[in-house]
Amino acid sequence: MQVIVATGNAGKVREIGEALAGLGWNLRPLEGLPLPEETGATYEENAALKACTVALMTRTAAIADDSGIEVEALNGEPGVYSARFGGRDSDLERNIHLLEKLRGHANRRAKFVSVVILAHPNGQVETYRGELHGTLLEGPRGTGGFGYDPLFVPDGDTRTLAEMSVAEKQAISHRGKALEALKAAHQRPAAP
Ligand code: ITT
Repeated sequence: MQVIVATGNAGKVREIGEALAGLGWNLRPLEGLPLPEETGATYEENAALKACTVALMTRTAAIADDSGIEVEALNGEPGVYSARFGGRDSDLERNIHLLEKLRGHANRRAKFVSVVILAHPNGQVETYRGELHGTLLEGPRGTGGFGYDPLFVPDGDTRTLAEMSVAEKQAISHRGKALEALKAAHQRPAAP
């Protein structure tokens, strides 16, 4: 099956590509196609907007992820607005903004949420969701991953997501779980 990976985020392209490698799908990049404005109030709405628009425009199946980080001390912010947090333009500036907002807060708990949608050209839509709970540091560590990864230590580990390989992050992450569920739904049963 040919599937367009409907994201402009290189980190997501890497993680989606690695997670779905075993399915034998022909994963294709967006190649300059514009993504719609994310006007939804939920991850599900925004992921559907991205995947369905691309599937309709190209008459090809399309996969999209909408995700974010929800910080307890900030009442769940930035959530669906994580990519534009504080109007900041880069991952580095958004991380600095988050650290400033959290200064003086003892509660550093947060969770990542990912909703992955596979939209088919016939209008069928498949939705998968994953979450990852953890703690935010007071300064960045690590150079891997993207977004808020250098600040986030998942429960059960002492490293940030940016100190892990793609495969290690994938095994525990919000997006890894959503993609694993998608993969399980599409894997052919082993021959008897
Ligand atoms: P596309 O819409 O083109 O897919 P985007 O980066 O704008 O790319 P979102 O609107 O879903 O994607 O925004 C999600 C933001 O949440 C992302 O830019 C990061 O700042 C953050 N985020 C999501 N998943 C993350 C992860 O696994 N690690 C670190 N930060 C993440």
